[in-house]
Amino acid sequence: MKLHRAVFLLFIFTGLLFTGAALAQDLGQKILVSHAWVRAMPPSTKNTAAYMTIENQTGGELVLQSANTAAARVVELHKMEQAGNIMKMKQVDTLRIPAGGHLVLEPHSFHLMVIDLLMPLVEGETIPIVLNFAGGSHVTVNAVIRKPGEGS
Ligand SMILES: [Cu+2]
Repeated sequence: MKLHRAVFLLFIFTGLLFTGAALAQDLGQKILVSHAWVRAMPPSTKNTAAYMTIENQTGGELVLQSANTAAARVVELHKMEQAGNIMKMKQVDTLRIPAGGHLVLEPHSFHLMVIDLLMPLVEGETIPIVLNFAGGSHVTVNAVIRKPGEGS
């Protein structure tokens, strides 16, 4: 009798674990990232920026908490901000995307600051960038290395 109960509880517990994993995977499929690119830089430059459009179809607010890439030591979340007459970039803790909405990361606006490149960026190639969202969803995008204003 006691054994049956233990086995039954184990079944429930295992079921919950699987449900949790499925949920995270499901959310990942409802986070759509498009037009991901990284600004090509001369080899002597150690920092660059990455841009993309993130679409939120998860049904709740989406919070981007951090990002990372094998191509650089650090990735920071940045926005451009008016400071007097000039635009300055500023690090932010999170980027929030409302349910059903999207966020465009583009030059002179929100961007991922890619700091301390570990390899040269070759135009036309891609680097993988991992986006880490609140709740444990991770989305990996391949950002194309290119100069601004080339194609879309
Ligand atoms: Cu920046």
